[in-house]
Amino acid sequence: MVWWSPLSPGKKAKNLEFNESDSTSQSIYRKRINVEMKEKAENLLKRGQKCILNTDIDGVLCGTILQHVLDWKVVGWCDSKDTLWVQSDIVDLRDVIFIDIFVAHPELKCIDQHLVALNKEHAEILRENPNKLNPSLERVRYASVDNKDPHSYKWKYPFGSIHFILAILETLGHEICIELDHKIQGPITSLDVILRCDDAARTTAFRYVENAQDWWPWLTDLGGSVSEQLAHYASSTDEEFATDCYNDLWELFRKKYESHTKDGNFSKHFKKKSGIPDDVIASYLAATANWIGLPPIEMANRFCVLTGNFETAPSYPKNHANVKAILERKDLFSYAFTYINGRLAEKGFSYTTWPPNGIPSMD
Ligand SMILES: [Mn+2]
Repeated sequence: MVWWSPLSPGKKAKNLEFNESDSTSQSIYRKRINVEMKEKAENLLKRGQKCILNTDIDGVLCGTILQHVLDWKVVGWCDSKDTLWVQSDIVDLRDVIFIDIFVAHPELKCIDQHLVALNKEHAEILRENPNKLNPSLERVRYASVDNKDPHSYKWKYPFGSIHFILAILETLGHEICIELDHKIQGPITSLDVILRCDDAARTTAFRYVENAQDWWPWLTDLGGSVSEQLAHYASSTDEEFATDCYNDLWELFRKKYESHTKDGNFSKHFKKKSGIPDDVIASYLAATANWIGLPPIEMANRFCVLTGNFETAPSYPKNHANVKAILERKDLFSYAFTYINGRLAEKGFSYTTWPPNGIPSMD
């Protein structure tokens, strides 16, 4: 096997023939991407697959929908830092699909939404890998700080994995029977919870309007009526309401489900329980599923707890040679560029290593 070297010319990626910023070629470009992406999606989104989910609200909703629509089995969880919870009957993680977590090993499968490419060549190589499905890769976004470059960080996919997965399921012809207008608290409905994932509502209403307005049509071109409703609702939400939802849901996640982060992550609580899901986690999974009118994720009684090494590095251009060296490490399990501008860029590249080969194993 030729080891995956993300930046080496070993596997030559196809060059993009169209300049996406040119509006006349944009629709041809989109169609071409969509045909290639659909093939990839058909292979990954087969019925009855096993998956490992991110422990935040995005991961939970993705798992609930995939379990219902495609009869997927949730066999584990990942906190996107150093901890994995895996059912003891899973022997090889190459048999599962990671949801809302990017995994580096070329043979590991994932569907996520993070910015993971260092430069254009890297993005194209990753996009050619049939095991990686990620909108920022499909549209070749990478860690450039040049805002004039239409493929730079500023123009990365700005929503959650759930919004992408819903559009992909719709493009594959699956009917998505989820409740969008279920009342949760005050004026907050299930639509607001879905748009809470990765802060999509605030992104659309006022934080990154221009980028959101570029990505919603891409998702609705791909998807069907659910994607249309999400795009329409998000685009008509104002700053005040989006902010109220953000704060109220954060409080609900924190007070009722002991989440330690704004995005409804239950990993800290799960860690305390040493891999044994308790009533708090069960009620979180039950409530979120009930909000969208689906049965909750079926959980094993206990999970094996696996621990890797989580670290951060500066993501700014001056440090890209070091980042490239990390990307070429054989023990790299997962990573993402989380910030590349300002003070936060000091720790803007986060990554997890897992010796010896980047594939966590039970022994
Ligand atoms: Mn997430």
